[in-house]
Amino acid sequence: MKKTIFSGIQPSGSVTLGNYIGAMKQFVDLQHDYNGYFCIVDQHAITVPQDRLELRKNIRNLAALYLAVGLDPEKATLFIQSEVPAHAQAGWMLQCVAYIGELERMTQFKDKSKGKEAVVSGLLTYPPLMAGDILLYGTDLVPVGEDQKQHLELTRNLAERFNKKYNDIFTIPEVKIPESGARIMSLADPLKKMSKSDPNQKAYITLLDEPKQLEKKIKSAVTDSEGIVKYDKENKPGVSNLLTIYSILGNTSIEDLEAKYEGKGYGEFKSDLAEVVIGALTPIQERYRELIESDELDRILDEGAARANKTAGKMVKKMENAMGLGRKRGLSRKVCKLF
Ligand code: ATP
Ligand code: LTN
Repeated sequence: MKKTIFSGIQPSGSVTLGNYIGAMKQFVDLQHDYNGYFCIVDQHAITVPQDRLELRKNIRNLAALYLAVGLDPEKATLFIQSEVPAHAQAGWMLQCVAYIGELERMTQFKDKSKGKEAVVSGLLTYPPLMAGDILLYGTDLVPVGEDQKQHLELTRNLAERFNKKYNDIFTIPEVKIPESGARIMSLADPLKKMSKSDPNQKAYITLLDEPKQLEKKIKSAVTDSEGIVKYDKENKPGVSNLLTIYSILGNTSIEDLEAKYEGKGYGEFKSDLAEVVIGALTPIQERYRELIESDELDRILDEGAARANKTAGKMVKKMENAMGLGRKRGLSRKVCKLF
């Protein structure tokens, strides 16, 4: 039997090149060998303020982009988290297993709550919800970018704790981080992660940027004054980040790129990189345009939600039984049927 992979992306803005290289590209490669579940984690997105109309738009855009980059709905299950109630249910049960101290140690919580006067409790309890996402499907492997490593470690701990304390029902998932491109950096500040919720639009490339915008953003990417195209993460973080992007999207090794641009300045390097990025994104954008207004997209999401509800509903029942929630008989069969 095929093993299971699960991953999620927040509809918290426009999908970036970082999301694509760090996460989505892996999903497409892995979907042939695994039973894949890919989720639009809208309940995670509301841990920070969202405009309701923007959120709705971002959910649909993200769904279309999952497919446009090459996810095959015949092979993988694509669905929206809030359409599968088991996620919130599992998230609650796992909150009752997680310690406040371990949640406060999460770097994403520290970063996102820094300097804020009022911090919503969902920002703190985000990781047990994420653990629920993963554990509901008996997930073996979770492909993510490097920033999610700590959340995955916590997921494993929560699963082990639950298994020991209640009943041995969860598979302990492994994390899969790409060898190259696990942390694409901001174009405006190459010491920071490229992030879709960065207030500075020049900091990130989105999968839907027009060719002109792409060219402009790449040309204005922060580098250094040395003028040497060389990979050196410590001393040349900007150039190294651009080399990583070029090497992955252009299918060329970094050594070959260094040789190609030896003795040449950043101008030529950046304009070639813009061409490579435009070449990689154009077919994705074309497919996206076909999908975004289509009924096909709704049909795929409906089917995805039905499949996910079936699997996740069974696991929620197992969790409730393990913890002693509800009644042992009667309602349970009916409730199972609902999912
Ligand atoms: P936000 O800024 O709203 O927190 P984000 O851009 O960091 O969002 P997520 O939805 O949190 O994106 O992440 C989706 C997936 O993309 C995760 O697997 C994450 O590790 C990966 N990812 C996000 N940013 C990058 C990046 N800069 N480089 C590589 N992978 C990334
Ligand atoms: N926390 C992740 C998004 C996310 C996720 C998941 C990733 C939510 N649930 C389950 C993998 C598996 C993020 O911020 N990138």
